[in-house]
Amino acid sequence: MIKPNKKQSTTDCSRRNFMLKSSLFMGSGAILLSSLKQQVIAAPKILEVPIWSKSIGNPVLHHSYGLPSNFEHQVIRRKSNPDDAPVEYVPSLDQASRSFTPLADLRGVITPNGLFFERYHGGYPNIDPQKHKLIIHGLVKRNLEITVERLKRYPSINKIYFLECSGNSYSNWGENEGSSVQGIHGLVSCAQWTGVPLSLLFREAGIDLDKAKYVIAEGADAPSMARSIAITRALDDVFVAYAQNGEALRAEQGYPLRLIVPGCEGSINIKWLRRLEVTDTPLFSRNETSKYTDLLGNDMARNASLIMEAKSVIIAPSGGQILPEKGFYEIRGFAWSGRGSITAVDVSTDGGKNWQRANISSDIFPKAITEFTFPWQFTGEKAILISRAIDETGYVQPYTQQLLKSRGHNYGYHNNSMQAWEIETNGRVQNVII
Ligand SMILES: Nc1nc2c(c(=O)[nH]1)N[C@H]1C(S)=C(S)[C@@H](COP(=O)(O)O)O[C@H]1N2
Ligand SMILES: [Mo]
Repeated sequence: MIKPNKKQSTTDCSRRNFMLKSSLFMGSGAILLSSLKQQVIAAPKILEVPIWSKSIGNPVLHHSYGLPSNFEHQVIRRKSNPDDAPVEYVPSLDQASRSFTPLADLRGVITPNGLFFERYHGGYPNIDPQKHKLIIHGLVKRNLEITVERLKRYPSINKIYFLECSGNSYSNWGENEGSSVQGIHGLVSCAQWTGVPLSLLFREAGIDLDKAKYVIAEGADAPSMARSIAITRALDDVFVAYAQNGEALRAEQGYPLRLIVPGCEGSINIKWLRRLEVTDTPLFSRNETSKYTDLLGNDMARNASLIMEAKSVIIAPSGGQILPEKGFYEIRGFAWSGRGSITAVDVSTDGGKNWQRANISSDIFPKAITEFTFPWQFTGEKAILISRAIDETGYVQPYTQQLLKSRGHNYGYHNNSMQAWEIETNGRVQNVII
């Protein structure tokens, strides 16, 4: 019996080479050998067996919950611009905080749960789903107290929707503070949510349709984040979600229950949802008066500006990246609209002088991220890449200057203007505002 030689696997390659060489020596003359030897060494270079193929792989026992390859360790949520905070992710969970999705590294329309952006007004509560209940009360015939376990037995839906904080792209309001697509636009993500439509829950509760005008949704976190939603919208496509991309909601995203208000600003998608109150007036809570109301230039305010208008952003190439060489690049980006489906995306590579239609490279779902691509050659000359989204209502994404003109400089939220990336002659990609 031949005993396995432990060393064999690691020295296999050199051993094979040695045997090859010796067999050549045995059968051939020295002159022939030297030319053959060259061939033997030159030809198999591309077929060389990589180091990781030469021994048994890592044990797979510890993967009860899988993680990305350790070579992807740079693909993480960040608190702000990667330039400011290179690698670490340090969420201050006990206070108002946020983290940005690494848009430049994403592919397709779904944001992996571990990379979904976060926004907290007061940290997150660690809720025991056995003890949590959703309360429905107010202008209803029957008050309901629904456990998480019971809610999961209701007829459910699965829907792909984007979620965007209305403060997303805030740093780009004419001031050019950010530099990477993650740091500027990373407060948007997209997931497939599973849950129960409010229309179904309200049918069970029996709402008073003559009097009911609003639903107040309140979270179980310490700030009791609460928002009012018009009853017509609530009965349309709003639902209570308990799952996200095939698994329970992440604690960060509102475990065990959150409200999904498709196409509307992030803050109305109440996380850790504990209460829905049917009322005849809005709540006028802090987060719909002092915050999340948009001050205009003419002393007026835009109240309840809920819908996230059509927007797109090129994620590759994008700010902070360096194109390694001249040649072909696929421009790639994301587009979404709170009013429905993206119907087209245009791309300009000369700062907006000429526009061409981009390819749509994903499925198109209403109120979800859609991916687009555009073939492009980097010739070594300066270029300015811009994308603009067009949605099913015919709305065209505006320039920043256009938005600033109509809204004034007090404005901060809802910046859906076009992002321009300047490619310098050395391949460096910079944020420019046009
Ligand atoms: N209860 C509660 N719900 C909340 C918040 C919060 O702090 N508390 N933040 C809101 C804001 S401002 C946004 S943008 C989204 C962020 O959702 P995410 O953290 O799942 O990305 O949740 C909203 N819902
Ligand atoms: Mo937000």
